[in-house]
Amino acid sequence: MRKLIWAGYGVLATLFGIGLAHLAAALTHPAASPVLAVGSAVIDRTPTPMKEWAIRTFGSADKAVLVGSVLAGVLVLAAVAGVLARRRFAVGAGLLVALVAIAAAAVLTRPEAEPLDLVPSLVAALAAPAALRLLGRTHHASAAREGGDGRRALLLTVTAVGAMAAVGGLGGRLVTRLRARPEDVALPAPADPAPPLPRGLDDQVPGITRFRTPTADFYRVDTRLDVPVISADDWTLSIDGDVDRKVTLSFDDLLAMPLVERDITLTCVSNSVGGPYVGAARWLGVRLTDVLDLAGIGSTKADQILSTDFAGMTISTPLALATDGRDALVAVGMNGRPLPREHGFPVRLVIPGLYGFISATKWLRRLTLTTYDDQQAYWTERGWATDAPIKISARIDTPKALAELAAGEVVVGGVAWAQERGGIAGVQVRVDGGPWVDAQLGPDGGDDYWRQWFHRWSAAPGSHRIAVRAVAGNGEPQAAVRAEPFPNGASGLHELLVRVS
Ligand SMILES: Nc1nc2c(c(=O)[nH]1)N[C@H]1C(S)=C(S)[C@@H](COP(=O)(O)O)O[C@H]1N2
Ligand SMILES: [Mo]
Repeated sequence: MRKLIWAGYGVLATLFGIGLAHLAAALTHPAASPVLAVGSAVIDRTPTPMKEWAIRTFGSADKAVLVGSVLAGVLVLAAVAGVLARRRFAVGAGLLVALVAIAAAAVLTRPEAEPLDLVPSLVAALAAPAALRLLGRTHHASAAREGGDGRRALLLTVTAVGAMAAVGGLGGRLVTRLRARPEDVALPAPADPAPPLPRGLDDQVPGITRFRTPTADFYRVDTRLDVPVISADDWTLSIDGDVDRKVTLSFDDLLAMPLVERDITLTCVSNSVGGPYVGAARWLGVRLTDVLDLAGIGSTKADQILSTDFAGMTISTPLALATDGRDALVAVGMNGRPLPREHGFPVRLVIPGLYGFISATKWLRRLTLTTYDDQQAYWTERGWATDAPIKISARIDTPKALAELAAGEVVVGGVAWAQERGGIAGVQVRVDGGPWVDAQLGPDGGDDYWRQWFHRWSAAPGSHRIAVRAVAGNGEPQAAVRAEPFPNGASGLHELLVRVS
């Protein structure tokens, strides 16, 4: 029992240290929060197969699960520190300081680390042992005193430490959020607007994916644990490497350039056949080639654009593909508003036809013209392909796999995409290995946009297998051969079973 109480002191003291460190990070450099740094360090050192497994198993909660596990591990050690401190304070406090030292090492080994980033760790290294000392002293004092007075003092101390931990944590969040708000940014109108998006099949086919993905429902895939908070005021973009002259742009410089608006479907290489990591939005931005031209492409040696995000994470794009005339954008807007923080505020890349991991850098800070031999990006180092065009794909949204349906007419429907291949020219549906039948296509939102489709099927009682396949506008059929997402995207037909009675 007594051990349990001291374990509690250890945990409380640690939460106190974490809370104050979080506040200190918010006031100095939010990206340098020790908790996040430890989590990111763990993510970076996790082998690719395990990461894939985490994404498959936990979906978009993968990072919450990871932060939760790291935090749980820290708190177990914190409890041990509390128990140790009961006999010898120095030993318990030493363990807490060792924990903070690990966090500080994680903070300092980030590529963009600055000396100032040590402040939150220093705060934690002082605050956690101090709280443990206070709790321990009050505990001993209360044990020495008769009656309820001592217990009351102890309870008061515990409550005060807990409250300050919470105030630190929540205060940190609040400060960070107020520092950079996308809604404070006003975007100019596009010089080259997109035509109005036709009305999709949203209302006609129940259960079909909406023609334009609402921003709040847009999939999110990145290596970050937090939602980065970056202010447009201190944002800059440097263009360097093999260029004629190094250029640095401010956010206002970028907005002063001609803006184009395009409807583009983004796809993640980790999306499995029939999976959810694909979304369609209206993007606003400056042409990537306009930005590169400011610096001038130097010698003809460069074959990749290495883009770097605000935290030093890198993504590489084949230079030849990014500059072949497609609508590659240095984007500032999504669906008529500034980018949300989750999707890269203030600036990201959007390049149609290439999977996001080689094209869609969020929280963009730097474009470097270089070669694949000289510099490797984050996913290249982990064995993923460097040349990864989005594969033609069709997905069945309705009915759902294993649905129980009533016999009669069933509307089968979904979306299909074939970016930079002339869009979708046709979609076909097959039931129980029978003939392929043409589905009806929804309106055309452009070659880089997905297309909705549906097929009216007269379902007879029994168990049925429904499959779908697409053909691109350039005549290329969807590949039926099964492939896993690693290393250059999944392929194979989406197929599902339903029961009709
Ligand atoms: N800075 C940064 N940008 C990134 C990533 C990342 O991990 N970090 N992930 C990429 C991947 S894998 C994809 S699929 C797209 C997803 O963009 P979204 O989250 O806006 O849908 O962002 C890309 N841009
Ligand atoms: Mo991705």
